[in-house]
Amino acid sequence: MPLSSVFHTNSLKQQIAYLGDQFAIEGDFLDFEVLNSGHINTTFRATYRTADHEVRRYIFQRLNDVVFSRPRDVMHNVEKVTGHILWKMRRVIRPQAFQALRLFPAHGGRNYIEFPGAGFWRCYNCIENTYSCDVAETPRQAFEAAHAFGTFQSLLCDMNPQDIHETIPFFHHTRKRYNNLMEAARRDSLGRLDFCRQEFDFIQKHEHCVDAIQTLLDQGKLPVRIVHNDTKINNVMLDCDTDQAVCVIDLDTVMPGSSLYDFGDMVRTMTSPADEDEEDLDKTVLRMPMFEAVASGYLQAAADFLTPQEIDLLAFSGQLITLETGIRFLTDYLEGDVYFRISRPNHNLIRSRTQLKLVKEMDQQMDQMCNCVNNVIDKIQSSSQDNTTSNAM
Ligand code: ADP
Ligand code: GN1
Ligand code: MG
Repeated sequence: MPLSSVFHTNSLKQQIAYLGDQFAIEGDFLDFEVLNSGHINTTFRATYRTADHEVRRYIFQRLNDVVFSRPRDVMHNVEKVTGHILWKMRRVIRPQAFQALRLFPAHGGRNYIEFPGAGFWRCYNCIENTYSCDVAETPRQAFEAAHAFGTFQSLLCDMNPQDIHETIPFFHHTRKRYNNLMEAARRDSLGRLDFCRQEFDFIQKHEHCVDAIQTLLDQGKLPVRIVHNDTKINNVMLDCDTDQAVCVIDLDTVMPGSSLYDFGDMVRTMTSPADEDEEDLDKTVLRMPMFEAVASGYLQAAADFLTPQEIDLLAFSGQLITLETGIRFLTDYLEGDVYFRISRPNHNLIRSRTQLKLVKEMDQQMDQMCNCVNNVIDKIQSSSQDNTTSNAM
């Protein structure tokens, strides 16, 4: 029987059970839940019971092959990255609370299974006793998540960039993102431009920002590193009891890029108290205590390896990546919602508006953000000097 037919004829529960049978996992299938917090992949959590009555859960995920046109390259990257992190955690860094994400082998020996007509699927260990959140409610959550992404960058800093494929070329090339928006607006194939003139004009007024990081990367003045590239707060799992960060997930966009892309996306997703799709724009504001928590968490893990140029641009990167994400949402709105999953009409327009509101907030608070980064760096440097002095005595 062709595998794809199983997907077309059975109930979802039967399909998930069938899917689980393709992976080297233990136990009998009991049930599943849909996990909806991401915009890209299709994710299920499935529960199994082993022969000795233990309950085990696994994550089954269908890779979005519209977004990732080379799924085998994505899986190659995920295998390299999870393997390297596991090694480094066990033999080098030994971080206390961290858990590693692992892929389970599938029928045929690969770490994914391909169903013609029904896509590429993989199975991960479920990071237990953890949660992910879409909005940071406490500075501790923001600190922990930012610290985890900084640690993640340091875990990857000794990987060979040649081992990693570029799965989405020019992912954070803000100028290209901007040009794509201009092109979508020129075509205006669905006649939506009239509904987003204000947003479109706001973006055009910020055109002067879009080249800043890319130009320095092109000139070799900023280092290219292997980074996560999608550091929204719901891509880190936090411990249910302690809020400690336990595992960074969603590794599909790990590629060579800039540390600033990662920091910028943390600022974008951790500083506002409102959801990314909040319609009341008064609720989207920049909370400086959250910004401080993000800067402290990230820099406590990353200050040792960042260059002075990277540190100087941290605050600005928050604004740039927020603007870029606003540009991407608006482009998708104009193009008919073909990229980000939506669940209501105008969803991408609404998402774009929150991003642009946050950009506006950062226009007003950029000086405080820069001062905050400098203060955090000063604190870290003086506490490391204190440690050096007390060790020498
Ligand atoms: P997307 O690419 O669509 O954002 P993610 O890989 O981020 O997909 O997964 C979506 C959500 O599923 C996450 O926000 C998280 O809540 C949950 N999730 C994903 N992987 C795991 C895992 N290994 N353990 C526990 N929860 C997970
Ligand atoms: C997508 O996959 P998810 O939901 O973590 C997107 C990010 C955007 C984000 C906006 C591969 O992230 O780049 O910043 O939505 N991922 C991809 O919320 O495009
Ligand atoms: Mg995600």
